[in-house]
Amino acid sequence: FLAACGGGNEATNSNESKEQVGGDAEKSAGAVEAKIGVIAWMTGSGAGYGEAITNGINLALEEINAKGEVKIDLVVEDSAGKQEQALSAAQKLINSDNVTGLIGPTLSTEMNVVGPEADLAGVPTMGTSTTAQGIPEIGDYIFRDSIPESLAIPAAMQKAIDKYGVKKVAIMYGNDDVFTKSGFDTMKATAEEMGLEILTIETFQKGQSDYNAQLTKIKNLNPELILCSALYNEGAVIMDQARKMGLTVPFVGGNGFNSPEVIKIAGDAANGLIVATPWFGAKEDAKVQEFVKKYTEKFGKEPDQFAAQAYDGLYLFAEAIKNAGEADRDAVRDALAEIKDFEGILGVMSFDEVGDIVMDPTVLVIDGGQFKLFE
Ligand code: 1QQ
Repeated sequence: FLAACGGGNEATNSNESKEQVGGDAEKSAGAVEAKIGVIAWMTGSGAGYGEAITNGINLALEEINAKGEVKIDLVVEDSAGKQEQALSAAQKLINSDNVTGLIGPTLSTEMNVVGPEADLAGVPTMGTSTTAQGIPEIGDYIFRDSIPESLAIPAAMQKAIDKYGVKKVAIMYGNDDVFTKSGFDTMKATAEEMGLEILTIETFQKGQSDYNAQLTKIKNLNPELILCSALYNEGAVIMDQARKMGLTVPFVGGNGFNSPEVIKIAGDAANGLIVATPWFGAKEDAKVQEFVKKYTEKFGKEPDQFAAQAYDGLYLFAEAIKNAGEADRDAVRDALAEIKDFEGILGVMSFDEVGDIVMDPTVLVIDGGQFKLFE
């Protein structure tokens, strides 16, 4: 750790000398070069997450390399949402490609196996979508710029309960995924803290297509709100089937629902879904609006939370590499940990002592087939 701190100091010095001397042959030759590995869920039922993530990263890459202070070379691997595939991708990126740092993987389930491997190898790793409890705590090299379920879900629940005067809830969650289980833990604890009556707790698994048994039971108990911890594919099908059987009450979901894919799959059945997110594309902020414009022009669709978090994730790496003045893994880790008040499109960002970024969530509702501010 001491040696790593030394690296940070050296970096500061070299930055100063760059500004003062300017004519140094090596420095004027340009940028600090670094290779960053990306592990994203790009094929299968969660491919919409990986598409947004890699789009966000590619846009940031173009801008960063054009600025010329840092030159990043990306190596992108598909995890297909699977632990084993995410782990072998990480091993390849760490050991063969010799990356300075990693972005991803997409799922907390995947990060639970990739994180310890990357931490042991001393590779700084940025989760841009991993929101389960305990992710940055995996180790000193593990960071994230997404908000945990423990922050997002209580914010969404509080607003829903205030607005609708809810007393009775039903909970549904995927019991085979680290993120959906973590979201459930928060939903249950928050409901208990808020003094809500939990009428039933129902479970499902990834890839399930028929939720009628769970939804029929829930409907007969007459909840005023359904708390649902799901990834977008299962979550959207659940909402569709719920509406078809006449269950019209609002839903509160976690980060997995924060994708336009929910609306694409469920259509009008997605109306009434309440979520919390650090990203809101209609924010009156020049940086946010420029990103939305550029992204929409480049990819033909608007960015979502996952694109925004990934975009800021690569910028955070670029900032750390620039500050470190070199692509050394330890130096970049320390420079990441030291980032303070970095102005991203998610807001002003700093890491806390475990490597989590503290951000205020905004609560949104799907209304008329669109995410809108929930007021
Ligand atoms: C996690 C998540 C998912 C919604 C990412 C796609 O938050 O696995 O932590």
